[in-house]
Amino acid sequence: MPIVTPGFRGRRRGGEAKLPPGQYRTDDFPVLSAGPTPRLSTETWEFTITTETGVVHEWSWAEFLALPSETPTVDIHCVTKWSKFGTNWRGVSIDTLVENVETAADFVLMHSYDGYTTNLPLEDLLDGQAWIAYEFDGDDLPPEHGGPARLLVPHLYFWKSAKWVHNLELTLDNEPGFWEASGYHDYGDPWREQRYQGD
Ligand SMILES: Nc1nc2c(c(=O)[nH]1)N[C@H]1C(S)=C(S)[C@@H](COP(=O)(O)O)O[C@H]1N2
Ligand SMILES: [Mo]
Repeated sequence: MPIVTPGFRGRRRGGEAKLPPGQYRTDDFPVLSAGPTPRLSTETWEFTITTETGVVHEWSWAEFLALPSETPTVDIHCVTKWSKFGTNWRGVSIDTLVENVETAADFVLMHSYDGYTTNLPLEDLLDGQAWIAYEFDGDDLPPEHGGPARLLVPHLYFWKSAKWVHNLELTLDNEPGFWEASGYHDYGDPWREQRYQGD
């Protein structure tokens, strides 16, 4: 008999999409931002990865677009309880971006152009689990949804999917991001309903 933990009851991997506990399904794509939408020019846009030893890896928009991309179709789950099934993206996997990055870090603090931050374990961004996405449904990612490019890490609540990404900071210690510092769960697994600290 396989052991099934309560939080994972009913989860179907690779099969038909299912709602995590406490979520409802919507076909809308709500916009949730802590502040105004920054208008970013791809002329000056850059994405950087900084390591714990201070090494900086940098991509211009042209360099970023030249990287191999993938087209994940994923379900997304917002802590405000909407879930959206089968969303279509194009992006560069974090695996590709860290290919030549040497690090001993276990954590990441994502920094966005609007000042937003969110923290994640590095391992949650690897092995095909996360992308820097720049297209949605075959079109450029709209500014309100994080364009030019956003993090997409669909297995965690959507606040972890930072919009308008600028810098991926590799850190030895786990440093809380914007929502994590004000009461949201540090990890945010929708299947274990980790909405707030203590969940
Ligand atoms: N830079 C930035 N990223 C952000 C946010 C934000 O305010 N700023 N809001 C987060 C929250 S709380 C959610 S639910 C999702 C919403 O993404 P959407 O507006 O594309 O639906 O973006 C996340 N990423
Ligand atoms: Mo959110």
